[in-house]
Amino acid sequence: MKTQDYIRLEEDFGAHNYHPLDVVLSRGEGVWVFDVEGNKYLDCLSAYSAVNQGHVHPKILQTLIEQAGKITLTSRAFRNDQLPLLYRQLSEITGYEMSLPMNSGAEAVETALKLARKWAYQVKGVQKYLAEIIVCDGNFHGRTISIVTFSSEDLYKDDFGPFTPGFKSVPYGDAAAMEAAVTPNTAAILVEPIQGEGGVLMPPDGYLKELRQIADRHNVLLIFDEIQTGLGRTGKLFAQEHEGVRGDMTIIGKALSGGFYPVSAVLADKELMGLFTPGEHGSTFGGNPLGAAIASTALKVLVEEKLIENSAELGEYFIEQLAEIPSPHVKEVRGRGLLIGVELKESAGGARRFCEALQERGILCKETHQTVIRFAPPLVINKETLDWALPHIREVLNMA
Ligand code: IF1
Repeated sequence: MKTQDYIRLEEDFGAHNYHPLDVVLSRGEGVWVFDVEGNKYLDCLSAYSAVNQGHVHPKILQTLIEQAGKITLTSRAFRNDQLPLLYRQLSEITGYEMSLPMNSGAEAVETALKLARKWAYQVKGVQKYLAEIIVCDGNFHGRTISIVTFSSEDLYKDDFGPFTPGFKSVPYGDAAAMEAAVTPNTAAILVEPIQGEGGVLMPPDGYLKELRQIADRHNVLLIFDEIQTGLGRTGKLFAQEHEGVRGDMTIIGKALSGGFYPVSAVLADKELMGLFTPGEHGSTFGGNPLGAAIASTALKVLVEEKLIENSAELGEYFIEQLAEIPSPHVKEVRGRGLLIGVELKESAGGARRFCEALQERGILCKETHQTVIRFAPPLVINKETLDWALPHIREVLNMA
């Protein structure tokens, strides 16, 4: 079958909940992906930062194969020999005392919201059910009804009401607005250290530190959604570390499995995580031995192959080189590590056509919020590959 044949099947039999580029991928290896016609592409999206370790990393693949042949799912009615090892490894690597494993990022966000509300009632003494959680305009935390309740993107929420009460949204980056929104019923602040979907939006320097101080001043939990920015993407294990801040909860997902399997988790210390009692929360696949084994190897790869350091070093280089490209279309180049956004001027006519032109040259990118081209290659990328890509990017950024 050819590209168009696959596209037709998708059109005929699949829900049209995406508008993907017309490229049908069949193989991935490191930073490269290949379509059904044999064309080779540099993946500059990394499945939205889920394949930080590169496509089909051999060590993670080996773990998947070995564990899949042993046992894949026990449910949490019983224990398994992989999850305890992942718990310990997550604590050692992240510094949080405990973790709660889920599957999708949205499920981990929902878990954090539930824990924050429980903490408000049981510890802070907020009257049931008056707990409030404050988020930021331009956020993306997932697609469940409670999460899209606090999205500021109509496309994600318009047709899906009625919505879940107990959420407020304030401008991203505005610490004063955040503090003004806090009330005695505030349980938590939920924020992305860098807004990925929002267009790789960087908050002002010191914003995360100010949020930490506000949370401490008002006895409010600070929750960082690091599902996209975490696990090396911005040149640190967590993006919050760039400001030396530590959330009361940190949410991870995506690259936690290196793109092999949905694995997410909420990280917290015992005083907070200990509020969950048996049977209160969970999921069929959450903490399954296959996902746990895969996540364990994915984390080992991140550390042993120094992918966090590589992200910092090559991210700095990539941003510097992109910023030097003279282009009539570019408004701003921004980002940290290998999470980079090139914002185009309104006059450029939208980022999609530039992504399509990059596709023609063997580079796969995804626009976000119409005017931003996101560059987020796997963290295994090397300078030679970036130097191959840059002339192509330079030409595309200068097309008519
Ligand atoms: C889609 C966006 C990115 C996330 C953060 C939670 C989640 C995500 C910071 C939920 C997921 C994915 C979802 C995917 C596209 C992609 C995305 F464009 F939607 F917003 F990356 F920016 N927090 N982001 O980025 O995790 O439940 O998906 O595992 O839904 O189209 P999930």
